[in-house]
Amino acid sequence: MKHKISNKLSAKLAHFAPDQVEQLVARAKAMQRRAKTSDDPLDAWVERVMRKDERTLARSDKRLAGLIVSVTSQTAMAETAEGIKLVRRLGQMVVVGDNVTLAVSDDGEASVIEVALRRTKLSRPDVDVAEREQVIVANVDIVVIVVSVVTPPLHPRLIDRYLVAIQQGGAAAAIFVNKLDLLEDHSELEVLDPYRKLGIPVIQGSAMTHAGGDELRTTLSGKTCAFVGHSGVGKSSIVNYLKPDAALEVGSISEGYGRGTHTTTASSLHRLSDGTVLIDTPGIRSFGLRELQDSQIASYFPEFDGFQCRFRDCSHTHEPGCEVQAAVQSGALDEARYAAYCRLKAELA
Ligand SMILES: Nc1nc2c(ncn2[C@@H]2O[C@H](COP(=O)(O)OP(=O)(O)OP(=O)(O)O)[C@@H](O)[C@H]2O)c(=O)[nH]1
Ligand SMILES: [Mg+2]
Ligand SMILES: [Zn+2]
Repeated sequence: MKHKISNKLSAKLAHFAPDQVEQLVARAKAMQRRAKTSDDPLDAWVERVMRKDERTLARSDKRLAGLIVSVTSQTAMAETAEGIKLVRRLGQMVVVGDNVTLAVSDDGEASVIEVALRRTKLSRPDVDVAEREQVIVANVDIVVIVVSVVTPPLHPRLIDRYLVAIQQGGAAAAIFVNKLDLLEDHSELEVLDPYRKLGIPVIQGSAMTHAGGDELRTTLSGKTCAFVGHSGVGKSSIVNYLKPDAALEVGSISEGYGRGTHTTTASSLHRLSDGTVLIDTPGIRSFGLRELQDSQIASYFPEFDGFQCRFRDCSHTHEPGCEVQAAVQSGALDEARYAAYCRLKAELA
């Protein structure tokens, strides 16, 4: 009995999410065990499982539109005209916010057969296979980058990375600075001025005292919004504040390090009565960037637009006659944002 699928079959399954391949293989192994008699290679059993799925779909003639509202490694939930349904994903990779078509069999089992083109998305490289895209959320209007002060301390450099990915994915950005109740000296918040200058809404508040709540509500009103950021900054607390019956689990902060404890493990979608949609996401450790070309990095720093450097293809790092560097020197451009630009350049070099 073989326990692994061949490289050839793996390649064929390349468009499946890694956990879905695992699921497929687990089902194939179970089927193989039940059959007892056979010592066919595992490949054949996996193909059998896939053919079975296809037959199930062909038999189920009912189609239903759905919106994915939560995803765990094994299952997904979709909101449909017939209520919330547990759905099988088959070969489809789905994330919260995806608009899907479901095939519903006679016994009521729903399977995703099509994922609509995503209007916007937020992606990063897959943690295991960097070339593979991990979409975090789909079809959001605004990604709210949540940062906190004190515990965990403010990390403005994560904001720069998110802003690149948000621009790549086509959504708008906003920043929510949480836990303001813990901050005595507000001068450290000056590091957020460059983002305000870019026209990004920067809202300061507290999920605990509800400070900044009205401003946040106004900014998000009627839109589909995803909350992203490090663990422990208070993403779930903010969603709970805006929609108390979301009743999301809220974590603790580890004592020594002031870091979050990765409480939220799956994204989830919540509706407010005014049409606003809130998506809570799990906290991240770091945020990688994908499909970033050296020559494009400057285009994700809109404040560099309009400077006329001596060389048209100026990289703004060492060239003579570089107006961007001159503007950093004179204080017209923010030094920390420029340093973030140089770091991204260096990462690709
Ligand atoms: N003092 C203070 N504590 C807060 C505030 N908002 C959240 N917290 C606390 O911060 C901790 C983490 O909050 P969560 O909402 O679980 O954070 P999260 O960003 O969802 O974390 P993950 O799910 O791990 O990514 C909890 O102990 C909250 O009570 C706030 O505005 N002020
Ligand atoms: Mg959370
Ligand atoms: Zn330049």
